[in-house]
Amino acid sequence: MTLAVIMAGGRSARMRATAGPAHKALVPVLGVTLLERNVCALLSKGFRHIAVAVSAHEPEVERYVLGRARALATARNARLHCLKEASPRGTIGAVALLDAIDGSILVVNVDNLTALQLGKLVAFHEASSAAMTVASHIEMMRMPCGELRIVDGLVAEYLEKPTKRIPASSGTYVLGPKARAMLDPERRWDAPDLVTALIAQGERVCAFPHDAPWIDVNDATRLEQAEQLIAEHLDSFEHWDDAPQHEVVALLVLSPSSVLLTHRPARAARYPERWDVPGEELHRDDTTPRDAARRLLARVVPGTRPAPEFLASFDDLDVATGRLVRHHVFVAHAADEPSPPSFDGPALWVGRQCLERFGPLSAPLVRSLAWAERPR
Ligand SMILES: Nc1nc2c(ncn2[C@@H]2O[C@H](COP(=O)(O)OP(=O)(O)OP(=O)(O)O)[C@@H](O)[C@H]2O)c(=O)[nH]1
Ligand SMILES: [Mg+2]
Repeated sequence: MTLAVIMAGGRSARMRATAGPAHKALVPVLGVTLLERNVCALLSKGFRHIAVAVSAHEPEVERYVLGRARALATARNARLHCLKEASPRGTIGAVALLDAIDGSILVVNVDNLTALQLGKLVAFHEASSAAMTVASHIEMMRMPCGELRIVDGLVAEYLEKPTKRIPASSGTYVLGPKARAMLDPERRWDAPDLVTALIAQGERVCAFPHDAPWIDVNDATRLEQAEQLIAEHLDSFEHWDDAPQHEVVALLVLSPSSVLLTHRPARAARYPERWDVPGEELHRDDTTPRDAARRLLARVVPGTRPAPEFLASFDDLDVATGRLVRHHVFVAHAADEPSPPSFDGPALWVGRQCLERFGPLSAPLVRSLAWAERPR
């Protein structure tokens, strides 16, 4: 079985300088941290053995790996462990710290988001006789000045700021046994060092060209672009490859200052003992999620106009029950705050400023709020 390693070390200096104190592994993109997005992408694509390489100087990242990330893996019958680096091993050196395993090793970067078919990448590598495979996409780069083509000292062509197609590394690799053996555990290795060392030894390093959406999320500007990319490729980024076990219609009802929440009881079939948005299972006789959302709004806040608007659709793995749930989320705006009917449990209006301190919130509630707050 292929082991997948998520590289989540590094200093995260650019993110910290622009977006706050957290390491980028823990920075949310549309309500889901970069680390969780990478863990879920691997689980969704069938990887069942995952290691996350973290710095010993980032205890919050380690806690998250051993808590939330491991709970997600366990819910999917996968194993996830933490590789702790006492000193930085570079962007690929942590592979040398793994216990001996058979088979190829897939390496992904925690700050990359991509809809790349990772299973196909591994199969491509295994069908080649390469020591290592690097996924590659095209970056279009505009030259900041004119380009000269010079032949025998004469200018043959002069192009005004041309745009170049550059094959770029997608920060996603497959290592075979030879690449792994090259890594000396005593020193730091960045991915280009490994490729250079393999080529110098006469080994083959293959490129895996792809045109899947891809982004490297290093700072606050890239965070905004990542949200945009996800919104443009909702199905690739927010839906798992596996079919969801449940589909629900969820309604985010906002008043000018509050959000309507319902408390899900311990016996609830999903997100027990969490505050959540009102929602209900989508039944076969519901013509569309939109019809179901309209009916739900009429029950929750009768008389609210206009009709609920579609906000997002995403799959969420409920760690409490191990179920994969597809949420079709709609948003409605209420002018005031009428007393809400009880759902499975009590419902109430909660000030948006108090949410963080309010109580355990369901992951879909956090995600829905992030979608609603996204600048459009
Ligand atoms: N395990 C491990 N991962 C690393 C290390 N250095 C960088 N990474 C990871 O490699 C990927 C690429 O890192 P960069 O974006 O180039 O660098 P960074 O240090 O994370 O961020 P900056 O400080 O902003 O440059 C990211 O997923 C990092 O988490 C390291 O020493 N150990
Ligand atoms: Mg990066």
